[in-house]
This record gives sequence, C-alpha cells and structure tokens, in this order.
Amino acid sequence: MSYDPKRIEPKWQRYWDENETFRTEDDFAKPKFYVLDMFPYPSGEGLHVGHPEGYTATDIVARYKRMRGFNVLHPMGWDAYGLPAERYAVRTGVHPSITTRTNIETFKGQIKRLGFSYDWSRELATTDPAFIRWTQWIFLKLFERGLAYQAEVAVNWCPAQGTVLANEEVKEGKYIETGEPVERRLMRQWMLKITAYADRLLADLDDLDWPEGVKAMQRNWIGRSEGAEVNFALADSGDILKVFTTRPDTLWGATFIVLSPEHPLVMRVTTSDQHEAVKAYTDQARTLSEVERAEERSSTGVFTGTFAINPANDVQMPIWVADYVLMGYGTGAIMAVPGHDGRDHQFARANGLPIIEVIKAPAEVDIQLRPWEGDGLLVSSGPLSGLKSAEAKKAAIAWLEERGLGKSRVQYRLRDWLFSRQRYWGEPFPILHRADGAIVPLPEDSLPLLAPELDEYKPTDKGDPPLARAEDWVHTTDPHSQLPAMRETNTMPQWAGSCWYYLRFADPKNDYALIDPAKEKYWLPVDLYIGGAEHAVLHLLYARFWHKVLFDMGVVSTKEPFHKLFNQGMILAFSYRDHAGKYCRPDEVIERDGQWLVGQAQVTQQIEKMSKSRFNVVNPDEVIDAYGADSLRLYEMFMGPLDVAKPWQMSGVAGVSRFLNRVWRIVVDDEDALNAQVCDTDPTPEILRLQHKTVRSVTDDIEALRFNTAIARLMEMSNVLLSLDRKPRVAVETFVLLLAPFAPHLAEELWRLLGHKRSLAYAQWPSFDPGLAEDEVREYAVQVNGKLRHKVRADAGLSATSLLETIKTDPRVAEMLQGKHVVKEVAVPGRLVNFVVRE
Ligand code: ANZ
Repeated sequence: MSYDPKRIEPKWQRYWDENETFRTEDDFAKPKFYVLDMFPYPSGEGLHVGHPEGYTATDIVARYKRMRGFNVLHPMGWDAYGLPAERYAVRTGVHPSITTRTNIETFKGQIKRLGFSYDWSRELATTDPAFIRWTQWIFLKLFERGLAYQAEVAVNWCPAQGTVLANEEVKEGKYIETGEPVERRLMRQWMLKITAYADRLLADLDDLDWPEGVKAMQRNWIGRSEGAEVNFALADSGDILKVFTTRPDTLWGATFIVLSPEHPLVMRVTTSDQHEAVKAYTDQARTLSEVERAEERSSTGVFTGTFAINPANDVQMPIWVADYVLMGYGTGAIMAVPGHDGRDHQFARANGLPIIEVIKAPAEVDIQLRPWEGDGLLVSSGPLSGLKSAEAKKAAIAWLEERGLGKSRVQYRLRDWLFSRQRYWGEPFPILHRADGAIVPLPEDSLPLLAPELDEYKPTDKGDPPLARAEDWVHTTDPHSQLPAMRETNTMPQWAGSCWYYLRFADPKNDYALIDPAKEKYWLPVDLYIGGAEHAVLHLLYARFWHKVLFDMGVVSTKEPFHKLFNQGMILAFSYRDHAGKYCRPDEVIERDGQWLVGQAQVTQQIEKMSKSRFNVVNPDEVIDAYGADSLRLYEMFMGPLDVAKPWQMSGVAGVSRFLNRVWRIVVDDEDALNAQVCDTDPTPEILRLQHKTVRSVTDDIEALRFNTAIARLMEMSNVLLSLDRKPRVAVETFVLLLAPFAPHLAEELWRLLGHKRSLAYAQWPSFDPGLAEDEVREYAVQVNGKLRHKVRADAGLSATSLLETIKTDPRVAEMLQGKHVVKEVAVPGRLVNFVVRE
C-alpha cells in the first residue's frame, strides 16, 4: 500500500495518548528545556493555519531536544477570557463559561489532530477556578506592595457599549467597531504601577536573546528621555511652574510656556478676560483621545492672559494652553523653544509668538521660516554661548541646580497600566469597599472569588459593570471588621492570566502555592518562547513586569521569564478582486497566460491576510483531511524562513506530500512490509559523507530554527536513498530519526517497520563525525585564454554553474576580468575554469 496518513496518524496519536509518551516528570537530575507557545484564545472560529505554524516550530524543537536527552516541558493551555464569549452571552444568555468550554473542546480536537507532543496532563485555562485563585493572589500581592491603586483617570467611555475602550479602539471620537460615540470621562479605575519598574524593564532587555526589533519596540514603548526639570516663576504670584525638557541647552531660546488643557494650573493662571475662551478650548480638548492629540497637526491653543519669567534672561513668557501638550507626560507643561522645535515653531508662527536662535543654524536655514532641530554651537545664551549642544546640556543643568531653578530628570514615556474593565467575563478583583471608606483585600484563604451567575450580562442602565447586577453578591461583610462592604464590580483585563501562565505549567496542580520553589528553580526561565509579533509590546511587557514583582517577592528566581523569543511570520493568502474592487472566490479564478480570469473578466491577484470577506481563509482541518497532518506541518515549515510572512499555496502542500510518499517508498514495499532494499550493507564513502553532512546541517538548522533549509537537506538525502538498490540500514534509520521532529507520525510508523519496538520519541538523536561532515574542498585552476592565472579553493562537489558563480566572486578573478570582454566561459567540475576574453 502507499503512504496513507489517514491510517497512520490517528493510530500514533492514540499510541502517544495511551502511553502518555509526552508526560513530563520533574526529574531534576536531567538537563531541562522549556519550550512554550503563546497560548491561544479559543475563539469560536476554531484554529486557522496561522496557529500550527508556531506550534509546529516549537514541536520540532521539543521533539529534537527530547531525542538529545533533555527533559522537555512543552505544555498547552487556553487564554480563555475574552470579549466574544461575553458578547454572545449578552445576546443569548448563554453563560460565557459554556461557550468557552465548547470552544476549548474544538481547539483541542484540532490541535490534537496535528500530533503535537504536548504534555496534556498540564493543560490549564485562565478561567479555571484553580488558576483564577492565583491570579487574584498575585493581585493581592501587588496591592500589598502599593503597586495596585485606584485613580480617577480620563478614559475612553462608550456609553452605548457601557464600557471603557482602549486607545487603539477609538478613532475620531468613535468606537471603531460600531461607530458609536466615545467620550473622555474621568472614572475610578484600578491602575498597576508598572512605571516603578520602567528602569529595570529597560535595562534587563539587554541580556535577552530576543529579536532586535522587539527589543527596540519595548525600549521605545518605555521611552526613556534624559533631560531636566526647570522651574519657572509666574509673573503675578511668584508661584512655581515646572516643565520637563530634553533640551535644557535651549533655555535662553524659550519664548513662551504651554500648558496641557488638563493642567491643574490652567484656570488659576487664566485672567477673567480670557476665561471664556480658555474654558471653551479645554472642554473641546477633552473629547479627543491622547493619540489623536499627539498626532494633531494643527496648532490650536489659547492665551491665558498671564506670564511666566524665563530665569535665564528674565524675559516675560506668555502662558498658553494647547492640546499638543499632554498631561500624562513629564509635568504636563513645556517651555516652548520655537527656534529649535518643530511643533513649537508651527505654534509660534500660527500665533505670532517670538522665535529666537540660540543654536547656530547652518547658513541656509532661516530660523524664522523653519526650525533648526540639530546640534550646534550655542549663541545668545549667556554663560552657555560658545559651547556645543552636548556640553551645553550639562552646563545648563549645572547652572539650574546651582541656583535652585531645576535639576536633571529622567522621564519615561511608559504610563501606569489601566487594569480594570467593565466586563463580566474576567477575574473579579478580590477587594472590598468597606462602608467606612476603607479599601480592603479579601483574605487569601477565601480565594478564588468567582463571579456570580447573572440573568443578564449587560452593564446596568446606570452604566455600572455587569457584576453590579448581582446585588446579593455585591453587598457583603468584611470578615475582619464585620463592617458592611461592597465588592468591586470591575474585572481584570484579559492580559492578567497571560502574565503568569507560563509559571503554572511548571506546577499546574499545586494547591498550596502558585509554584513550588524547587520546580520553579528547575524549569524557569522559559528557554524558547514562540508566538506572533503582535505581542511584541503589551503581553511581553506586562508579563515581564509581573515576573519582576514575583522575583522581588522571592516567588521566582530569575529576573526575566523568557530567555529566547522568536516571532513567526504571518501566513498570508492570495485573494482576487474584480475591476470594481469586489473580492472573488479563488476557486472561480483561472490562470491563463499569466493573467487571472473569472469567466472572461480579468481580476487582480494580491497577497493579503486571510479573512472570510476575502474568501481566502484556509482551514487546517481540510488540509489534514486531504493530505494529513505531517504534510501540513512540513509544508508550513517549508514555506520559507519561520520569521517572514509568506502566502499559502495548496500546490506546496501537494509537493511536500509527494516527498513524504517517496520517503514511504524508501522503507516500505508494496505488501506493507520492510522494503527488501534496506539491508545491512556498509554505506559507500559518498553515502557515509551524505549521511554525516545531513545530520550536521539538520542539527544546526534546528538549533537555529531554520526549518525550511533542514527540510531541503532531508529532501536531498531522501532522493539519494530512493535511488539506491541497496539501501544501507544505518543511513535509512538515521534519515528516519532526522525526519521524526518534522513528520512524527510517518517517522514512528517507519521506525516500527524497521523493527523497533518502542516509540522513537526518546531515541537518540543521530550524531555526526565532523571530519566526514566537512565539505570537501579542492583547488580549481583559473585560466584566461587557456593560460593558468590563478587558483581558487572551493567546495569539491560544485556543478559547472555553481563553480562559475563561485569563481567569479573571488576578488582576484573579478580584478582580472575587469574591463575585459568575456566571450566564453568554460567550467570543468572538479578541475578548472577558463575564460576566453577579448581586450
Ligand atoms: C524644550 C525643547 C526645545 C524641547 C527643543 C524639544 C526641543 P521626548 O524626547 O519625547 O522625551 N514635552 C515635554 N513634556 C511634554 C508634554 N507633556 N507634551 C508634549 N510635549 C512635551 O520629548 C521631550 C520634549 O517634548 C521636551 O523637550 C518638551 O519640549 C516636549 F529644541 O523642551 B522640549
């Protein structure tokens, strides 16, 4: 029979399950390897082909490391809170836990069909009461340490949805999904003081083996700026106004002050003449989100009617209010230096404010027309004149400090983390608001605090969160003081569980502690973490923050949770649009002479994200039905480098499936028995060399996550093995072992046919002899018009074409041929290259 994944894949999946092949023991004597996927949100849509990409990559590494003798922790779980189940509950009354359970079942079934080597005994969901308990416990610890606090913050409030929205969900004052109006509202919210960890979150990035791009995004998000805080006296009262600047060297060029519309001093400094205008302006500014204000290109603002004094030169600086200054950064007030800052320049021009030059601009720059934002020599700056910008910054800070007018300051862009949501389907806060006004934590031994069942999952008509509907639950008694108390009705955001789930996998059933210290020491940190680049900032930053808090508490022993991070690239797909821009179904499109047609009409092809509305979604179940899980796995790894985006092509799956068919025929005959060509013959020197080279490359490639090139090597070796009449058993077995991490079902089946009684999951990974794996090098003669001119060392096995390519990259050869007209090139593999040239 031929290769039949439908027969062998379910069989091996059952075998692995029944034998608990991948159950991980806490065997502290063995070297460990913890390889983790970013656990999925089990949506109602089921798995898409993007999921198996990362999961296959981690599975290859997990299987490979087991074969290398590591004790491998490779778990899977569910990031199971999330808005869709709650929306569904609002519509239908079905409890989100029921929807979530169904979705988890679907996901798990789909994932199991892919033959991943997860230790399912460690499965967890963030919605499990036993998990919630410890999420809430961490919150209590944050609260105890003063890292969780309540504050009135300006939030994006959508009255129609009855909830707060994230900045990313709002555009032009509307909820992007529905177009419903959004207003800025001050609301009491729970905040986590991530800013207290800004410096460590920044510094500790240096030691991580993470993509540079992700590190850069985190650095940017944390946004460290070095500068100074400068005190300005108000002309009338002498009261002090503080600003933050990164350019203290430009102090002599500061000509006006700008306050953020929310700045507490705004109304105090505004004169009665200006009161109305300022009030109208600040009210209007409140409707815009900070993102919009930061992007705002116009220069709106109003004068308050009063002045501050520039301590450098005693010049009177008018105080303005403008929305390009944000309350949440620095001090919410700036000294404007229009000569050397673009936004200040634009504002000064729009409002007729003075522009002066204090950094010498190049001759072609007229400072009145455009700002000079670069460095240079200081002019008109009293004691700083003549200094260069960098020295002047230091000198300015010293000058300010001597006079008590300011000090150096480091400012982070990072804000505290808004940690409450007005939702039902999230962890309740283990917090009581006591009748006497005290905010008290629930006792640890009363956790978990579970959300009550509700008849309705909508916010209340008053706009309170859904939990406020459960009056009996909300009204309670503080067990310590016996005073009446109300429960917190906000819930935690979906991020909470994903901040620490990786710890729980190392000790998922512990009822006494979040994690046993010995297990933590052994398993942590995660050695390899693979997931989508969309988590480059928030999830990874939040998880790092919690980890550091747990580190300070002594719960974990490493400063960082994830040693190596890798982002898989997105799997895209072809889509087709007609001339009107309407999407067509790909199965209706035919290709003719390089054009795409639906009927007679020409359509355009593009590569885009998969989406239902583009008809280009590929369902992994269908691919498995048609080709098997091993083909799907292999194809996703063969599409290209793991970290780049690449388009799905069904023909590619067919291609790797043919490869697996050939592999089948190497080992299996027509009667489903071992192919008689496989025999105990000694490999020829060429075969031996090929075997050792393939082991070396596949090993190196797996270590470097270059799975596509590893597969190419396997294909090369399989072609040679297939062509042999006598196939040395040692080479065939080596090949099967190398294939095992990629196509585990097929490899297990072949291993069994080769006479082995046990799973190859823990068989020893093949080793190579470096001498045999070496590329053989030889010296090639380089002739010009038949005369020996030079010699070049290169790989012995080069074909004529690649020999020519290689020789031409040699600098001496390039030099020899420069300016000459090459009429003919002759390459004799293994010997020489001859160039026939005319001057
Ligand atoms: C004077 C100055 C002169 C500035 C100059 C820049 C150039 P980063 O690098 O992002 O930290 N700034 C300070 N607080 C602000 C706020 N709340 N809203 C808007 N802008 C604010 O930027 C720091 C600079 O951004 C500060 O330095 C300040 O303008 C402005 F030639 O002060 B600067």
